[in-house]
Amino acid sequence: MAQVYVALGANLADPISQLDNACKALLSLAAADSFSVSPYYRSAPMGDVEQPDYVNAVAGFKTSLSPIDLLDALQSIENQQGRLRELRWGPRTLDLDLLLYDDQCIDSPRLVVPHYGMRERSFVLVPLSDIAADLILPDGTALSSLLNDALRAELVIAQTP
Ligand code: ROI
Repeated sequence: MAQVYVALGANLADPISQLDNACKALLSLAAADSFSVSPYYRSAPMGDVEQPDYVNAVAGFKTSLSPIDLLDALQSIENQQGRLRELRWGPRTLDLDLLLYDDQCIDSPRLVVPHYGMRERSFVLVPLSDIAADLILPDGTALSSLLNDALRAELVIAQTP
């Protein structure tokens, strides 16, 4: 079993319901009693494209799926929820990013783990630390050392689990 963390993000078509539905689907990938999810946070869109605010969260669970099988499962959940994404940095109904897969570093054409943007993104670091405060990244960095009050201030809680 691998311990994995997945970032959830949505800013179209009732984002809170999108995240609720995604959590139900993720639960079906998780080993019994291993699933946890952070509060949902509202965050301003990162990037230059004008678009609605996002709702973001992070889920953690144990799974027997390999990294690529997990990626396939995440993409199929995105597609089942009618993922819309016309622009590279544009709005989306649901984004599921594999952040961490145990301590593995993966650099393949389809999958890069740890996720490339996670160290800078408040909407990943804050919810991740809600469910895994003591986490150490594969390169030895403590998650807590990447967090600060300015990053926390970028987010507002939209819903608690
Ligand atoms: N901005 C926020 N706040 N949350 C996201 O999940 C998110 N996802 C993206 C881009 C467009 C980079 N901006 C985001 O893909």
